[in-house]
Amino acid sequence: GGGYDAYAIQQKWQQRWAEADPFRAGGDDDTRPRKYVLGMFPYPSGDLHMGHAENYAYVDVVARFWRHRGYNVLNPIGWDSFGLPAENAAIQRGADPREWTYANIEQHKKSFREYGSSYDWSRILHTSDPEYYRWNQWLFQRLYERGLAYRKESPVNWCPNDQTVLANEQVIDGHCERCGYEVIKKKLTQWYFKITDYADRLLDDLNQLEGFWPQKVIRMQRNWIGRSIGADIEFEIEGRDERVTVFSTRPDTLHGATFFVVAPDSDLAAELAAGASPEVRVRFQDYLERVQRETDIERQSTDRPKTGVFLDRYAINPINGERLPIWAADYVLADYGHGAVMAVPAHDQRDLDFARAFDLPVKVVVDTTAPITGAIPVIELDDDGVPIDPGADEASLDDLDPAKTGIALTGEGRMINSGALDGLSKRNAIARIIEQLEAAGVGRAAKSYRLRDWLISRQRFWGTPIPMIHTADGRIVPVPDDQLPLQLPDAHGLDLAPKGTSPLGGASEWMQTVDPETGEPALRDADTMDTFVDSSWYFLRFLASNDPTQAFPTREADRWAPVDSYIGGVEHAILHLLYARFITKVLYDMGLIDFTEPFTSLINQGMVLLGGSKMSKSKGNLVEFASSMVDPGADAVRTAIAFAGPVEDDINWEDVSTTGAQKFLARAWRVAKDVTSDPDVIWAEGDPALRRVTHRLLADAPGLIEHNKFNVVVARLMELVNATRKAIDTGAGPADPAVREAAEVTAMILDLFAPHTAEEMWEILGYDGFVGLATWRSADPTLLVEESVTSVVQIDGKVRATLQVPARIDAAELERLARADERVLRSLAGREITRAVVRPPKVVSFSTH
Ligand code: ANZ
Repeated sequence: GGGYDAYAIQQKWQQRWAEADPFRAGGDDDTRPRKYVLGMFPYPSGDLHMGHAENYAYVDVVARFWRHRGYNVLNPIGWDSFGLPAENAAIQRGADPREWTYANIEQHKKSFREYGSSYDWSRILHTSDPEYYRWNQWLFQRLYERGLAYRKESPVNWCPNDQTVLANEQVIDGHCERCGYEVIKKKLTQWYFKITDYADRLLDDLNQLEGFWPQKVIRMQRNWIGRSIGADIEFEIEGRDERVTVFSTRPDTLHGATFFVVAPDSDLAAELAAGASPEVRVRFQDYLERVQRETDIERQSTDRPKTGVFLDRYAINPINGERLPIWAADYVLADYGHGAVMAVPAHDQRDLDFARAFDLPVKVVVDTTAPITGAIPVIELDDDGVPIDPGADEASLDDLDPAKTGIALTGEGRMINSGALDGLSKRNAIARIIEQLEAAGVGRAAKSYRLRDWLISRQRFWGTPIPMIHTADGRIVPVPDDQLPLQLPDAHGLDLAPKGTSPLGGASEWMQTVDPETGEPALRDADTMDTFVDSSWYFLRFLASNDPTQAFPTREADRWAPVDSYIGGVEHAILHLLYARFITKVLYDMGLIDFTEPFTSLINQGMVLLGGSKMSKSKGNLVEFASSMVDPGADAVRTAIAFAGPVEDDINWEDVSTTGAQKFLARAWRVAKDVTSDPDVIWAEGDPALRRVTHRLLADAPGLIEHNKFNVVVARLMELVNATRKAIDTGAGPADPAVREAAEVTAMILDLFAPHTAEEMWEILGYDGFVGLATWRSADPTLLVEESVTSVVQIDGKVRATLQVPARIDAAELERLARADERVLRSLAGREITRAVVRPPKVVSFSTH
């Protein structure tokens, strides 16, 4: 009697883990090497689903793996518990976001315990606890002291539905990331973190992550920061005292500038228009209103017809004194570079399209038909991979005239019509013109970034209050450190509904404070922080989450950080990771930590799909976590997910077989039940064939896990369980030492995927301690030597050759060896193989007709 009862086993071991707390990270006296394994912490919005199940299954594989490998592992869990989802849900239900949030957290905790995740439960944190967010406020003060937190009025992305400001990153194709509403621009005074000061370091340090982070994430970060190298060039404007600066990546083409363009929504455009005739002013105003309704995406699109308004003003080219008409046009963006460009239509496609639309002159200053000596020719391929004929040899510069062809000359060449620059290559011309501009005091080498400063203030309730005070005489001063945390007021009685001003402003008592310097009445800042502030440093708080005296102890950071393995969804590829990287560098500059990158290696798991789309609450296609914990149970869910495919691939939930996983786990468990030898048998005396399977897995699994090939390890465990079953039933028998050895190794490695079943097996096999803490056995090298077998090669039905090949050879490799064999080649005598049937490892059969 007594079948495999997954749920009973699950409950039994969860109880034991709860009592013994075996996965708590070792303290000061623990001399093992350390690993910090971290899963991106969840939002407590609603219950967990299979997307979470996937993420936290992988986290546990990695954490448990390093424990078996003899490491002192830190694997904590917490909740990213501030933010809009909680607030919106609370508004809909007329509840307090606090009650809603903490009720969800309780549900999550229960689910994680039911999942058997091996967390250090002593380090739990919730970012909405005052004990946590006081350190957000502390961090804000430190940034403020360093000039990295500042206020400015600027056009911000505004979601009219959520009535809140959105960071650029939260605007997806012109729409609100959260609710899908179209985002508009609005001018507001807001708090910013000066992440742009760190742009170069954020970009350059990506090099050290190469090979440890997914290539795709590194590329996305690079593009997001978007560094361009070029020059700032100052232009006089007729009728204006101050010069205007433009950024250009092609200062070499300065002699080819024929007009000047300003962003219609820039202060400069408004000022220039104000100084023009009433007619121009009206036309400009109409145009501006139209532009303000456009998204940045539309403005940057290349296939829309170019639009603009001539402002009847002129800029002066600093290099040759030419008068350049000034236009306002939407293809120039107000918040990139300096919001103004020198237009060089011959060599910039956008400028050329504009010049052709408004009949402006085009002046070629780079002869792209002139060869650059020493330059390596770049061969461009078309969509079919066919080299595009550059045609430069035959074409004369006249044929290529952009004014006629409509195609800007963006390639390499030699400078012409450019005075002292004539004859130079692009690189040399750029260096030379920068020297000239510097000498004349009208320009310098410069870089420009796509990255913007991080807008951190939100007009919402459920977040960290910004710890600043607005004095009656208009100063803005920090809340002194010893008055932190500045706690949120009670939500009851406050109107949380979005209306464009912070709900905290309605907490009249809370808003009243005193100027810490003068004692005069003053007001608090009513805004709260973006929740990305909370998640930018939480990995450090886990190092001593209960420490009331500091954000984190430097000594603990030295011991544990940075995170060795960070695991989470690719949806955080840009924002969260960028902000965490930024804050890490700030903390490094403050001397609080000795590393500059927070996450040494990163795993992005694929998504769990149901019916072809991402499993999510909003799509209503959730497979709920809680219900699956009873049937098929945690172990089957985890094993099925790990087996479903490579970590980074998406998983179709329809294709995931929890029944298959359950059957496999029952088989493994039964193997342990059938073992009849004692734990003190001598391994070496067991069946060598079974021992080879066991030891090959012991040898291969570490590399496979470190390369995130979890599915392969599950497949290999299945192979081992089958081999053991065969040995028990038809081979060496249940008393053979190799059978016990195989069962023990199965339990130890199965612990990564199905920890409850693994613990149960371990107990059945006669052990007292937890298998989760068992050390990895080392593989016996003498058992790793590959067996070899004889393979026959037939040609048209006749055996022509035999080969000695490894027993585990695959079809492709066997066919390759057969085709290359000398005897085979001789028998073929030049005849072509028309068909090959390969059955590894024993037979290859070629036909020649
Ligand atoms: C003259 C020029 C000549 C340019 C030429 C390019 C080619 P990236 O690479 O994206 O950094 N630019 C500068 N500020 C702009 C703004 N606010 N809105 C739209 N365009 C702007 O692009 C830098 C180039 O984009 C700059 O170099 C400028 O045009 C334009 F043959 O200056 B260039």
